[in-house]
This record gives sequence, C-alpha cells and structure tokens, in this order.
Amino acid sequence: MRVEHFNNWQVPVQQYVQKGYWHTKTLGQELKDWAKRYGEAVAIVDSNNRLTYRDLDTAADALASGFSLLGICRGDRVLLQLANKAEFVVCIFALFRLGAIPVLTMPASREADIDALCAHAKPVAYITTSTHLGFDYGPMQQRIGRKYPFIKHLISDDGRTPGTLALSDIRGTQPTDLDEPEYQDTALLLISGGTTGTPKLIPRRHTDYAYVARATAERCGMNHNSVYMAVLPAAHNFTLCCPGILGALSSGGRVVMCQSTSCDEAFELIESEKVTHTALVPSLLNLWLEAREWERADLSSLQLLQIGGAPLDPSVAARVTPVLGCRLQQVFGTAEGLICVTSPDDPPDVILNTQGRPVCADDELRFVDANDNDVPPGEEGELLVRGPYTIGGYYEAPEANSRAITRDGYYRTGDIARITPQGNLQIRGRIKDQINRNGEKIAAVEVENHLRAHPLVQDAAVVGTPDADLGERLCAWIIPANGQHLTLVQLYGFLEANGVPRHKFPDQLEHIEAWPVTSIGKINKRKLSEMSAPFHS
Ligand code: J2J
Repeated sequence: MRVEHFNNWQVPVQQYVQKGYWHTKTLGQELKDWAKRYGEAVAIVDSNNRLTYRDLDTAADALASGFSLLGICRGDRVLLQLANKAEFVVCIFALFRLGAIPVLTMPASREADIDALCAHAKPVAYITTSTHLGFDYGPMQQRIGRKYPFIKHLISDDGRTPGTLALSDIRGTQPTDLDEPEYQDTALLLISGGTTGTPKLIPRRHTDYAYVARATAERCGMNHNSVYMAVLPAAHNFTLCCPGILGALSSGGRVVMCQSTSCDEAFELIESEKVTHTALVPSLLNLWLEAREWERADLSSLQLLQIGGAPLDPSVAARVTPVLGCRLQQVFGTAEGLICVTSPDDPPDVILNTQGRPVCADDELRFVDANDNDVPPGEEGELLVRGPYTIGGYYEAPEANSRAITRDGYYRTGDIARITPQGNLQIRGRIKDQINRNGEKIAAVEVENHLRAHPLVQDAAVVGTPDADLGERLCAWIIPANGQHLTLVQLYGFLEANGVPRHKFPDQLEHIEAWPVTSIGKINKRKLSEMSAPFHS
C-alpha cells in the first residue's frame, strides 16, 4: 500500500529531479551507496556501540527482513519511541528499506499522546524501550497494545519488557521478496507541534528528506571528517535531518548519540569523540553557556553550533563564539519542510540578527496580510511556503489541510516574518495558537481540553508568556466551577493520571471570573498573556 500525498498543486517532479534536488532513490538505497563509499568508517557511536557504515547497512538489512517475516510491509505504519541510541538509526533504515513508515514520537511522550497518535496512524507495531530517564515504558506499551488490536507487534529495543519481542531477536537472513518502495513514497511521519487538539502527522518523502539532509550538510560545511552529536531527541526533524543524523551520514561523517541533554554528558562526548557539529534550542544554549563557567572540558573540536526551534536573543547569540569557541548558525526550521539557515561565512550582523536564507533556490516564500494579500517587500506578514521539500498536506487530515494549505499549495507556517534587503529571514512573531516552551511546540487547545476535563474547571484558556529560562512558559487561566480554588499540585496530579506528558503541564495557574474578550467576542489571549507577566497575581 502506498500513502498518497495530499496536494493542491502539481509538484514539478521532473524539474526537481533535473535540478538535482531529488535523487530517484529511497533512503534505504542512499544508505547502500554510503556503505559502498564509506564502508569501514564509523557511522554511529553510542554508549554501547560503534557501528561502521557497513555494520549499519548489514544491521538494517537483517532487521528489514526480520520485520518482513513478521508481516510488516510497504505502507504499514510503525510507531517508534526510542531514545538517542544506535537502535533508533538501525530501525528507521530497516523500515525505509521495507517502505514501512516510522511514526517518530519523542521519548517524552506519554499515554495521552501515544493513544491519540495510534488512533490516527493505526500502526501495526509499537517499538519502544523498557525504561529511560526514570520512566517505565512497559506498562504504557502494554495498555496501548491491548486497546488497539491493529497493533500486532509490541517490540522493545532492549528486550527487557515482559510480553514484548526483543529487537535483537527480530533478524532475518534469507533475502525476502519485497514490494520495494519508490523514491516519491512517504518515508516517515513526523509529528507536528500543531495548533489543534488532535495530532497532525507530517508525511515526508524519501527523496525530499534525503535532499534536505544533503543541502543542509553543505550549508554547514560538513564532510567525511565531521562528527555530529545528537543532543535533542533523534525523532525531531532538527536532529534527524537538518543536517543532523542523516546529513552527517550522507557526508560520510560520524554520528554520536547523546542520551540526555545534560551538559555533563554532552561536554564529555564533545571532548572524547571530537564532535565538530551539534544543534540546540535556545533554552539549552543558556544552560551550556552557564555551565561553561565551571565545566572545563576541552570543546576545541566544536566548529559549528546550530541554534533553532525558538527565537534566539541576539545578546545570547553574541556569547556563543567567545564562550564556546565555535561559530554560530541560526536555524529557522519546520518539520513541515522549510529550513532557513545562516551560513558560517555570513557577516556577524546577519548571524546574530537573522535566521538566514532558505536552503533551496526553489523554495517559494510569500509574506501575506490577514486577507492573504502579499505585503510590500521587506514588510512583516505571515510566512507561506512551497517548494521541493515542503509538504502539500498532512497525513489523512482533509479538514486541517484546507486551513493549513492554500489553494495553490502553499503551507501556512503561522509565523510572522520578513525578509531583510540582503535576503535573510527574520522571524518576528506568531499568529498560531501555540506555545513554544523550550522549543517544544504545544497546541493551546490541547492543554485547554485536558484542563476542562477537571471537575473544578468550568472553562480554560492557555497562553504563552515570556520566560527567561524557557523562552515562553505555559500559563493556564481557568474560570473555576462554583468559585472553587484549584492548586497547581492538584492539577499536576490530575494531568499525570491522565497521561499528559510533563512538558505540557502549565507552569503557572491563574483564576479569573470572566474572560477578557476582543471586539468580536473571542477570548482575548493577548490580554491574558500580558496579565500572566510575573508578579501580576
Ligand atoms: C523562531 N521560531 C522558530 C527560530 C523554529 C530545525 C530547527 C527547528 C525546527 C523546528 C526544525 C525558529 N526562531 N529560529 O524542524 O529542522 C518555530 C516556528 C516554526 C516552528 C516549527 C528544524 N525555528 N521556530 O522547530 O516543526 O514557529 O521545527 O513554525 O518543531 O518552530 O517547529 P518544528
């Protein structure tokens, strides 16, 4: 079965192929090429493994035929919830080879997220681990498996969860007669931070994903001597493909998997593995800059630090090179496609104050007003985009697509931005109802729905408000039922019991008797956000 791409627009496939953006290869075939070219070079390092390109290729083949013997085939979705370990990379390539589609979810996701994802993606298998950073995944995996009969296989990467298949036992040897995927097929489904209460899945093609990896690796100056360290979750588009894991592999470089975001582990790995490239969100950068004051690891191998996912304060940006000794690259990225980056040789003013240029000359950017009319060049507007690697629609979501995609195939980012006279992007704000907490995108409505389910809550509105550590903190406003009082502790207990992941818990809880409203009677979230400022209450 092939997953069809929703599109309002005739994608100029031949043009993309002729211009060299799209190779007529799947990601599984790309790995074969890399293995031929870089064979004995080390591809992936984690705390237990050092896999060469040849090892990775062989392991992916063996696992692909094992999956195939289990009955997993082209077009099947497989939910993958793995930490930054070599198994993550082996699994995705095994699935790419089969044309089965990994649905990449974060280790931090909890039952409410996983449940909603399964209901939408209908995976045939759920692959996760036993425990990671103190959380026991087994019971959640079992409950999800019992709830959804279409999940035929529960698999654990370390074989320690009773009642699951161990990944290491899923190996085939005989060449299987595969219905092989094609280069334009959906390779993987990424999860959108979204603005709705239900998850939206982002289908990325083999060919466009491979293109982004190559193009961003080039803009980062990666080559076979590069060592990329994955600190943010591997399941995130930034870490996986911008250039991340796939960009390093397509350059013949080495990928080092860092299991936590703590400076202790990361700084030690930079020193021991001579890491040259890595990527962080701004809130983590702040911690790294602080830690550098007392942590004396040798970071001299680091050439380029990418920062993206949330606005970066220019004064913080200016500290990167003096404190960490490497160059800075600002990245504006979306899992839906468009990536803009500054170049290492841009003047400092561009690197500190802009998010750079799109990675492809054929990325078509528009900046529009509330009526979808183009604003004059250089003025602020909502950023719309289409091009060789931006989606034309979410997976099986006609309603969301009619809002998110224009009639002529542009994706609405929900970001307010402008282009400087030199052609660099500057993100100026956001119109989507989303909170960007620590670089994690949280749909306000999703948290509001969880809050409204509490018996002491009559109505709820969730807003983001500036926060020195988190970028934005999540502030929940409630109209309590019958004038009662709800404490944060009570709320946390409730959310935890309902399987809401920790990063979606409100940082602040405020009570109000009636909503401030806009001139057309909608809840005035801007006002609520202002009222959430520190010490207001
Ligand atoms: C302000 N807001 C930004 C930036 C993203 C690389 C880097 C990031 C992502 C990512 C990614 C921003 N300044 N520099 O996928 O490959 C906000 C915008 C955007 C949304 C996308 C990558 N960089 N943002 O963050 O899909 O609001 O991708 O629309 O998670 O993050 O979020 P996401």
